Amino acid sequence: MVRDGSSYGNDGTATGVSTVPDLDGMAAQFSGAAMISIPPAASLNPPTEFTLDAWVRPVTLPAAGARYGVFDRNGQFGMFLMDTGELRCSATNVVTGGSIPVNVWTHVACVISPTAVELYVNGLLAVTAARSGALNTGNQDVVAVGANSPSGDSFQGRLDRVRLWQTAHPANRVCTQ
Ligand SMILES: [Ca+2]
Repeated sequence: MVRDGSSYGNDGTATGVSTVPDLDGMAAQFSGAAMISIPPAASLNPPTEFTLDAWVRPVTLPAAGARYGVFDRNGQFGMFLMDTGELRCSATNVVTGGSIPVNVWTHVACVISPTAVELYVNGLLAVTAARSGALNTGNQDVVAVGANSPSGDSFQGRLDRVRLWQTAHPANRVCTQ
């Protein structure tokens, strides 16, 4: 059991995940076919806008043509690390950019406002794009941390403080703390 640190009770079930002392106390270490699965819930179903942020520390980049899931609600929104070392935010549109090093903690965020999709690395805006439409809602696949939903694309390395907010944070709130 992986406990949701918020008040929403979106606890998950972990496979291939251990806890290690790192960053702020403990971090989650993903290896092999790893995944944290969370049942779909209204509080993980942002209807109009959201912010997704996490600390990531991959041990490798994905193999050519592959990707690692950081947080994914299938068909609705997702955050992925690509084989190029770039971050990808997908929601109303797909935005890719920034540069994520291996074996270093990096803060990453996807901010989807009513008008824009923004991708931040270490609190700095890396890419922005005009938002292309409405968010999908209501998919009933599991919500994945450290993998693709419903399966595959397991993250290899460490994740910490993976958070979904049902508001689009302004730039001065996408911080590295
Ligand atoms: Ca997916």
